[in-house]
Amino acid sequence: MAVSLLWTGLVLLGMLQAQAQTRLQIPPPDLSRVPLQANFLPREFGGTWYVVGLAGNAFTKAEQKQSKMYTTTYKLQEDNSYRVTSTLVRGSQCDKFERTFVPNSQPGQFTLDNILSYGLQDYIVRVMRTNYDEFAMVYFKKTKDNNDYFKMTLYGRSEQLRPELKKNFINLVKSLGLTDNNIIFPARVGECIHVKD
Ligand code: DBS
Ligand code: DBH
Repeated sequence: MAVSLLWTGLVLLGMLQAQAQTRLQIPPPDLSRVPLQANFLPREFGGTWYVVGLAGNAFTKAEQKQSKMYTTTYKLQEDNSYRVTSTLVRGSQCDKFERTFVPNSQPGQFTLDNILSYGLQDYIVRVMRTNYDEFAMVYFKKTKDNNDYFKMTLYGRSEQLRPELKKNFINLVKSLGLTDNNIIFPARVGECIHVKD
């Protein structure tokens, strides 16, 4: 009896672990393969962006149904870091999530201030492409509990972007190792999206 319980427990543990591992089968690309926007202009990048597209090794198409569009606002500070505020819908509320991105090694690249307070071992942000007044494609990587997560956002100054930009985003995402199954285009919603910071 005790032995079979032990076996059941071990099998369940093994299944859980297999599940955790398959969720993150795709490793982050080498940073040298992640494009960087040339001549990055911090002031021009500031302001509010709609998250029009989202892709990552922890995201699947199946989540598209529950996924709602949100905004992220970048406020340039005196010390050249950004105060970054995301406003997301949660139930009947608008949740605000704030953090600070600190310039790191080259213009257009940032790390998260005080990563330890988020339980993270590493965090990097890189603006891959932007024309500042229409779209941006941004790369994020985080290490948590020794797992490497990466994601990319397609930001828009408006809620809708030209189909061509979505195609470019899909191509970029795929060039960094992800598949169609890792890409989400969040649904436009009325809630929270026009809240001023
Ligand atoms: O801030 C991030 C950077 C991030 O949230 C992820 C990756 C890089 C990510 O994969 N997040 C998912 C898993 O924690 C999520 O569901 O938000
Ligand atoms: O838009 C984002 O960058 C974002 C939103 C919610 C983010 O990086 C995050 C949570 O970690």
